[in-house]
Amino acid sequence: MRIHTFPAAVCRQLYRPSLVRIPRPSLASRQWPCAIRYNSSENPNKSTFPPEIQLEGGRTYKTDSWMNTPASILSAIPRHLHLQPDHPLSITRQLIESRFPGYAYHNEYFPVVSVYQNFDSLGFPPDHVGRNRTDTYYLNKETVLRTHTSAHQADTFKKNETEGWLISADVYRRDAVDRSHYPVFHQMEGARTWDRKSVEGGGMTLAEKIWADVEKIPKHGIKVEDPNPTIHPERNPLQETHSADEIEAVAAHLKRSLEDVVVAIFSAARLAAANAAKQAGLPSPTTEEEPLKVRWVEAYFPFTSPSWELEVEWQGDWLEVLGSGIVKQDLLNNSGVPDRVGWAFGLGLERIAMLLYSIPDIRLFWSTDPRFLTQFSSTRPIQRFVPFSKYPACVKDVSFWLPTSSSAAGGNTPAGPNQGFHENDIMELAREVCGDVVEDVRLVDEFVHSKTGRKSMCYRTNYRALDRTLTNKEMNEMHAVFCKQLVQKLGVELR
Ligand code: FA5
Ligand code: MG
Repeated sequence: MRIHTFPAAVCRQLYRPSLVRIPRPSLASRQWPCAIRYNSSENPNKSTFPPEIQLEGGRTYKTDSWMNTPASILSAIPRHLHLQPDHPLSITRQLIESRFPGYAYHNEYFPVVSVYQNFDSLGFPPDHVGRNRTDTYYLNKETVLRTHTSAHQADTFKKNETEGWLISADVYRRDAVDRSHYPVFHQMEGARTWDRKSVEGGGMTLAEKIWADVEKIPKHGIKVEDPNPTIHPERNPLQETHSADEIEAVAAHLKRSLEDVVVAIFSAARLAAANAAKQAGLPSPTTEEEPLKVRWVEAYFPFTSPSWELEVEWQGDWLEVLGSGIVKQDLLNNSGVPDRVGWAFGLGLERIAMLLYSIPDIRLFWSTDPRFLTQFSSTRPIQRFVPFSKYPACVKDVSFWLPTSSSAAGGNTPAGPNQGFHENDIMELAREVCGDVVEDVRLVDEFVHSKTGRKSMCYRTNYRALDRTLTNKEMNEMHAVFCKQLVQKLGVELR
């Protein structure tokens, strides 16, 4: 976990840990996938990465000292799970899209974007932690795998084709390994803007026009907690060029639109639960169930203000499902649409799909096992996922001394190519060596030697396959390779 030196508001941003841990997808290939070709076997820097890589569609990228994207991550690019017919992510995407009639849907944006698109166009400061190589997959100094679908906001606003649009895509983040995080997941970005010019001379204010649009959103009967004012001068400020009146209207449109999505998802999920109970000859669970609990909380993003996150109560805890806010006017101005004002959101498709189908582990989305895939169909009503038995876990620890020059915090190192030890490096190595049999990796002990000042850390890896029982022998062998790689690649000394 990183240590921030940013002001409190900035700390409540994009990379804040999730409230509810959600599980990871399957990076089955430990080899460079066949879709990726090296254009040269020369490797003057003796780096483990080739000097040039070729991705889907023949796109070629030169790598440099910033390159940190392993083959297993690149192998996820051609999967397009959000477009795979009858895949739960694809069905979830379509269900959400159906709640936004008239919006344009962009589902094929390529995941390799410029640092400018992913960060600068959105107003991320140059020293933002998200830019670090410990957090983001780089191909070279100027090129990354998008960390969020917001990377396409500016370009989509620039196109200015429709008032509303949705973008669904795969996103990539170097992150913790546990049941709530996977290095590749899917987001849906949405935006709706109004043209100030469209009300000129029409006898209606922009706020009135937006309120009329709010009325068109289907009404719901659920109680939504929303205790904070729309605008707060310190915590959630109004932008200079906006009036409070119009932002109240835009915020209402944003919140009502997204509440409508959540209600649609939960209604489908409840129906699925009731059907599952009926099939099992049990009474319907829906009557005893607590009413759906939803709340808006204040948030911070560099590209929206004010900003909010939507949380849903799920299995006794609050689950963050999306971030959103009023689009920064600078972003719209720079995109050539200075007369527009509006909202944007970004939601995690896996999170919504897990709620919808009761899918217990994020790694499952990447499964090609027919026992998983045949449970979903876009032509059948939503049915609860029936797990194919839970296989036993195999737990292994590794203790080591850190190289003397590094700190385990890592978070405040500048976003340069040569950074010290960072916990995400361990996470990635575990995924690289062991793939999807890693359920989670956790720090269980750390201390500093009183005489030498050296730091010792102990990480516990929980191995569990989704489709079979792992043998102790194979896990001992795999864990030994993992330990060896820790020494070779991170320079630690095993204890
Ligand atoms: C963002 O990525 C912003 N781009 C969202 C946004 C868009 C804000 C437009 C304002 C306007 P965040 O990092 O919180 O924010 O991620 C958004 C959502 O993605 C989360 O609410 C969660 O549902 C999902 N998400 C984030 N990290 C993970 C993960 N590791 N695994 C699964 N889902 C995740
Ligand atoms: Mg968030």
